[in-house]
Amino acid sequence: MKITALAGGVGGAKLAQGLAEILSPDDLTIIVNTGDDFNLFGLNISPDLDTICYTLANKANTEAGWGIQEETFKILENISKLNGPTWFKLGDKDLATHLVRTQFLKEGLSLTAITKRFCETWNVKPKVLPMSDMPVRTILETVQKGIINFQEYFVKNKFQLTVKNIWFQGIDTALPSEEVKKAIIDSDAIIICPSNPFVSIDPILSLKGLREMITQKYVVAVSPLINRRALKGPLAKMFLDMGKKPSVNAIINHYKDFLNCLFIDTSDWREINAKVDETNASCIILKSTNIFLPDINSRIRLAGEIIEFLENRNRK
Ligand code: FO1
Repeated sequence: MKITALAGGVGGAKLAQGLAEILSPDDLTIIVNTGDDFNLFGLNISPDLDTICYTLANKANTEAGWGIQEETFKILENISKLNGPTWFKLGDKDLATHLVRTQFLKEGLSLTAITKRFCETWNVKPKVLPMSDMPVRTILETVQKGIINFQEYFVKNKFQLTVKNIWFQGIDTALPSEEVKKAIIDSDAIIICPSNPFVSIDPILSLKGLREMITQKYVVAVSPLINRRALKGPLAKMFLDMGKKPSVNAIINHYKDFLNCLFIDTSDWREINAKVDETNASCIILKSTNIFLPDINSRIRLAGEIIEFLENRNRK
């Protein structure tokens, strides 16, 4: 069964790892958000691509969820002595990724081609694709600091600012790459990983023609909430900033124009029994399971449950 997964950073990487463990490499493509990308020290930094690749290469710093394990920060220490910016913690090994990516981009390679080279070096077998080879940047308008980029919101201000608006700079001209379009067309099903719908999945879905392509496929999503809270990251706060309650119903609402099945956590099952708006949920299959993914076994288990659901559906 050919699967194309849409993923952002840390949360998406966990399910992507489980899928990579149970599917053969030729049957898994991961389309990754590039809206978090930004420039620092003149370097092109792609945090979600790196998080997905480091995780699939089993070289990720599993406590932080980003960066490389057994990392050192000698260069950052010297940046600090020079009073340079240290709010975005760039490790010595991680810096090599940004330096080489920046150099290859300057030499005219696409982000897709560069990611393919990195995956070959890191022995990452599934196909990892940036959503586009054209720049898209998630920008947020905040009450306290006005318009800032995603990393200034997420890291520099620890997502404590109040979000008034989110948009994706460059989305009007950015196109999904040919590789992304082919992966979706060739897939038997699409899996939306438990990433932040607003800032990790929406940039992908907002690419010209992408949503229409997804709608032609059977789409399964995994809720990014557990017991109505986001495990880490800004999702629950973003909901509240936008006057919405973080809930399964809100997730269903967000994806309802193409979603076929939503895996939710058992802790959220009571909400479904109680007050999910039937019109929303009526045509969406809801599956209740443990979607907490702290380790490789839980990730393999959930990935297995999703693939088994999809295979049983095909048998009917
Ligand atoms: N996140 C942080 O909260 N603090 C950091 O200092 C930080 C550094 C960093 C360096 C490289 C990288 O690829 C990711 C990094 N992240 C850091 C995570 C990053 O901001 C997020 O993973 C994504 O942008 C959101 O998914």
